[in-house]
Amino acid sequence: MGENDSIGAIARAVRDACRLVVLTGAGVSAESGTPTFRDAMTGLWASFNPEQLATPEAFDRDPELVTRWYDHRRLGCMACEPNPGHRALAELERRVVGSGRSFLLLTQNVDRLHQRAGSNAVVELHGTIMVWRCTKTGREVMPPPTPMSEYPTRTEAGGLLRPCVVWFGEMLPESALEAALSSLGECDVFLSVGTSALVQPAAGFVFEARRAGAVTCEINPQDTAITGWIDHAARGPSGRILPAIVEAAFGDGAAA
Ligand code: BJW
Repeated sequence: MGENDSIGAIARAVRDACRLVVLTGAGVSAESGTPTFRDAMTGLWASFNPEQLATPEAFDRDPELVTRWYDHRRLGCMACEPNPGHRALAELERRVVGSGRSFLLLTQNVDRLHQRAGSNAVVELHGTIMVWRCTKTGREVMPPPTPMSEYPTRTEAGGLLRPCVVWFGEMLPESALEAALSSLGECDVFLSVGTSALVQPAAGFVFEARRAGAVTCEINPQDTAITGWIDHAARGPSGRILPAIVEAAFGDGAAA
């Protein structure tokens, strides 16, 4: 199937969807300039394995390093702007909801770029880097301006500040997981964008969607761990493919 055929097939699926669920990962933000999670190993933190930094054990072992890493990434996210892929998903939500149907965006991203692009129905599966909390009281706070003046940062209660993100071995926020599973159990179209689908539980969402009888679609420059369970795949960057899909589905310069 050529690229135009895949775009056409996905456009028809989202245009006709009654209950659309979209799952996004780091790839959707790549064209905004934020490195994907695993590509981050080629960046400034090349000497560290991100998977070893994104754990509670790493924070216990070296809170200074982990706090610096997340503060540095927070600065990077704040300096980025949503790209055409984020904006196309926000437009897709407006079109679907505007015609009385349901739409939910499940994101593994912590950068808040979907919300800044205008998406409203967003579930943050892995939390957000923009809010931090005290390890002693659990109280969530807006973190001090970045760069922080000390690493790690102590709260007035004597705890350490950590980002409200979900690390390996931690449970996802209960409300986020419940919202995700309930929407997947009812969806008729599932669209996975810019995720390698290697990290659970999001990697298994395609199976929940298929169990519900949904048409499954994927946008990614490469095959992923779930490609074998995808009905329609468009291979390319989401900043180009998503606007083309929204335009093909709704026309009239919808994704402009
Ligand atoms: C483009 C593009 C462009 C490029 N356009 N696309 C053994 C077996 C099975 C499971 C486990 C296991 N041992 C432990 C587990 C559970 C574990 C897990 O899944 N581990 C796997 C690594 C095996 N999961 C957990 O621990 C989760 N909690 C949990 O399950 O609780 C219960 C439990 C606990 C303990 C044991 C068992 C059960 C929590 C997972 C939390 C993940 N957190 C992170 C860090 C968040 C904070 C931060 O940002 O630092 O979330 S890890 C990291 O991976 C981050 C991402 O959200 C997540 C997913 O990555 P993503 O988004 O897919 O990015 P990439 O980089 O992998 O892929 C990018 C894609 O974009 C690629 O495909 C590119 O091709 C594509 N791309 N440019 C479109 N322009």
